[in-house]
Amino acid sequence: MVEWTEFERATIQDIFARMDYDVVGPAALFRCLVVYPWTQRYFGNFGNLYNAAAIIANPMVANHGKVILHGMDRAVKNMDNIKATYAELSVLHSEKLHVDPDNFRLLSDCLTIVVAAQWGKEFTGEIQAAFQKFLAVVVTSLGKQYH
Ligand code: ZNH
Repeated sequence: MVEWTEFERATIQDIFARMDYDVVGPAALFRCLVVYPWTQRYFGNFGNLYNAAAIIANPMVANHGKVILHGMDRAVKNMDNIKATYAELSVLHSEKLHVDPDNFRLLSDCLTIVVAAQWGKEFTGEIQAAFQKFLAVVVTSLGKQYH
């Protein structure tokens, strides 16, 4: 089981409490699709992803960014049990969606960049360290059911 310090717990709660899911979720997914274009292959049914402008204007992408953040919210609410919390979602991504688990990390790096840009100078090294530790647990847990 992952151990969390009081600072880490408070920081993760604070980051998500201050986050506007409807802005940050889409922004993180847009970035992921633009910076790592091979991630677009999973969204073939989302219509036009022809260039960055099309991706940013695509309402299905925006909506899915929110879905992903709400999915992460489950980990925030279950910090002591992230692996079990994501067991089903991990099976879904592995067996049904066939998403390469490396992509979870790419998405979480994009999320870190979006949050850092919003927080500006307040996003200190200690805060980044707590956030990255949390995201690393999310990423490993989502990858747990891959064989
Ligand atoms: Zn994912 C889906 C979460 C990442 C791809 N996702 C999904 C969902 C959720 C999630 C919650 C819904 C489910 C149901 O419906 O049941 N994801 C998530 C998270 C994360 C993710 C938390 C973090 C990291 N994903 C991801 C990535 C990708 C993906 C990275 C790629 C690249 N997902 C996906 C898809 C889907 C999902 C494809 C399906 C969509 C539709 O709608 O179709």
